[in-house]
Amino acid sequence: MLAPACSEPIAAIATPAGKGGIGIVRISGSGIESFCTAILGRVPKPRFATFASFIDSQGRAIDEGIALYFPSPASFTGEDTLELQAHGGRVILDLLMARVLELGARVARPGEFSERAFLNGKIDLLQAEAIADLIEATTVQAARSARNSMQGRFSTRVNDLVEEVTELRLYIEASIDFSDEDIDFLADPALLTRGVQIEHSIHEVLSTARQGCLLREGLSVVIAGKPNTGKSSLLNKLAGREVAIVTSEAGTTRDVLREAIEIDGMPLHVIDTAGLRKSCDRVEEEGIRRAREELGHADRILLILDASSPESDGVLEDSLPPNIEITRVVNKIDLTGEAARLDHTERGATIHLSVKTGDGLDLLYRHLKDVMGYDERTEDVFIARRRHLDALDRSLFSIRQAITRLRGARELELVAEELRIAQQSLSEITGEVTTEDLLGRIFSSFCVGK
Ligand SMILES: Nc1nc2c(ncn2[C@@H]2O[C@H](COP(=O)(O)OP(=O)(O)OP(=O)(O)O)[C@@H](O)[C@H]2O)c(=O)[nH]1
Ligand SMILES: [Mg+2]
Repeated sequence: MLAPACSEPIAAIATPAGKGGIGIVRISGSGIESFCTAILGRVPKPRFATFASFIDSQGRAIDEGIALYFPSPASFTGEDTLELQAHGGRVILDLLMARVLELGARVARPGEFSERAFLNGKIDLLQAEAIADLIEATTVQAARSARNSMQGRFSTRVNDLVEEVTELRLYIEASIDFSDEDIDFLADPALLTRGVQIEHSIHEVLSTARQGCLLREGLSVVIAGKPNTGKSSLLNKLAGREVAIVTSEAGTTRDVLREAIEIDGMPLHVIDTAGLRKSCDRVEEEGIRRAREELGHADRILLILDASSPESDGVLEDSLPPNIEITRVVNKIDLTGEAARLDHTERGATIHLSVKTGDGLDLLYRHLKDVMGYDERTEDVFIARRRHLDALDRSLFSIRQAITRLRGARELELVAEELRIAQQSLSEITGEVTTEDLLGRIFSSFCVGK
């Protein structure tokens, strides 16, 4: 791979703000050798750690440390890159940055190193996004799957899909040219079989990507129910600390309380809300309004019911948003003597448990992991973003359109067109097809220095 002939040198402090044992200034671009000569007095041996003094314009040492020089194209960005590892103090790093800027570099924008790596073909867009996701990962599972994406596992799956779609499309396009002749290409059952296989493969990648997206963003679970059913007790139990006030008085919780937790590395946002009932208390009323607002944004609702209270909760359940999945949790089984259990009905799962004794909580944990598509074999999971899910969804739609036409054995040109759209949607994921606006949005959310 050849790096671009001339690219303006950029520089950034790549380590976090504040004090640290080591602080790194990173420079990338063309003509980095002249930076080496000016600051280090020599060009360090490529890819070797070189101990050196970092010299200012007056010939005074700013600091001493390790210099690492990666000439183009064998560097992260594909350009010449120099890393100066100094002591991690603000003043030292600011002086080093000033020196580098004085020599002609400009301050890098957030994510600009990764953007250059992408533009120089060192990594694709998926891998670039995975770098940011690895840095942002809050759980071990998220970090592992970000690494999988960064190493290209997701990209390989997407590239394979693109290849399969392209192959089918080329075959169909070629047959359009022969359609005057007496051959009925569309009647070939192998074409339909191929289409259905591709649909299946996209579907498979989509469901892994959905799980990867949940790992990145976390599942948002809202705890709702009548007052005093044990919602805040459940939040405290899941969080492992006393986040919310628990009392035997109905209407204790008014504010919306959020806790980020993880179950075996799967991130969850658990949200406790005010008990739902008719109230004349203005503060409680506002709490209930906020509770309903949260319910509208949930990925899943945990509807808490009281095993010891015989009243029906049907009316309450009917008032919940219809498009959001509900898990019913029948709490306080210690008062009724029921056994902990998980029932699956056509309305979804119902778990009978006691937050107080902890009986049945394991069922809830397992259920939540199932809902998130928890897979013990993390080596296959890759991190994904909504942008990828959207592109996969669109390609799945197009491939299904193509299959319908193939089934009807008509309009060869339209089948080819649907396949072209599917191919384009898939290519957006790895950044083969992209817009400047999209790149701007992606890279601007990166850290400076990455
Ligand atoms: N016996 C028994 N009591 C429980 C259980 N879970 C919660 N409680 C009790 O039920 C009462 C209400 O608990 P909370 O967690 O405050 O209930 P809530 O649903 O948050 O109530 P509001 O905030 O008022 O809507 C408290 O006295 C808890 O100790 C349980 O599993 N068994
Ligand atoms: Mg409460």
